[in-house]
Amino acid sequence: MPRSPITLFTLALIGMAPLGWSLGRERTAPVADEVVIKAADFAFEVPATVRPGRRVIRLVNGGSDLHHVFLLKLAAGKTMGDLLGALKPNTPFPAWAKQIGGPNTPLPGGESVAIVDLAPGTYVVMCVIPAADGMPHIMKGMVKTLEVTGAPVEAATPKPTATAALNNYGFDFAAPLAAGRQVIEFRNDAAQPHEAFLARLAPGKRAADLLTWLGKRDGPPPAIPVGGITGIEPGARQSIIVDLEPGTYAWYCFLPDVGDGREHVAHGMIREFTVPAKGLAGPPKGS
Ligand SMILES: [Cu+2]
Repeated sequence: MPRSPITLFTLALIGMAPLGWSLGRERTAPVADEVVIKAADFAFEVPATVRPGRRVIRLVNGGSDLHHVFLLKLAAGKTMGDLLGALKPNTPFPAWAKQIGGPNTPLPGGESVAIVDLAPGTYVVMCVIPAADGMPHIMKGMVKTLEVTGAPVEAATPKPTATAALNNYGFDFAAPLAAGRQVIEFRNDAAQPHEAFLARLAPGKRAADLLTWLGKRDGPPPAIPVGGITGIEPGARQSIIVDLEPGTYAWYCFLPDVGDGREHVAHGMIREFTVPAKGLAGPPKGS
């Protein structure tokens, strides 16, 4: 198995309602021609076929565990069976399976949205988040083939309101993020895949607190997942649509490094940021 992008995130995130702060269950308003993928414990419901184009993919997590959509595009002639046969512990994906991203993890009961360029072909939709027993969800049945075929969809997708580059090892934003509905476009400038996992931090918590918590799981988690994108290949672009409430957040990349196999967060690919309340963005220039 490839290491999970969120290897250690498991059941402890489930009982967080008593935290008493916003659970961030964003449900961004639907746009035209969405592709809806439903996740349950432990299965995906995907459309029989999807038309190609720049498609809005909405993950609806109806389960009680954490799930994401991790898309792989298979080379011509390869099948899901080939992929399952090729996956080995702590081994990269085969070269004929390309990481195409998809909506990253919302809270159980929540949704997340990514805008994905889908070229015609055969894809695999999978969830590699580990369950309480440590077994990745893909091994519990969360893997499906998705056929992208037919006439391209020409519907316009939302234009980015913010852009960021993924590199070794950081998230470079062109400008600070504001509250409200944002369309954030990521571009992978590195020579290896990266993801952008977004979490909202509990009051007073710092980005690194989540990593510490993941190592011990003592007490309530200091952050909750609110989407993002799963792994994309070098040179690829992908956007998310997210409603940002004021608060403190962080981006994380948990993908394993092509060099040493450690998660990219261990290389410093973690970035905390604050979304100010509207109207509190700071003094005007020149004041
Ligand atoms: Cu899952």
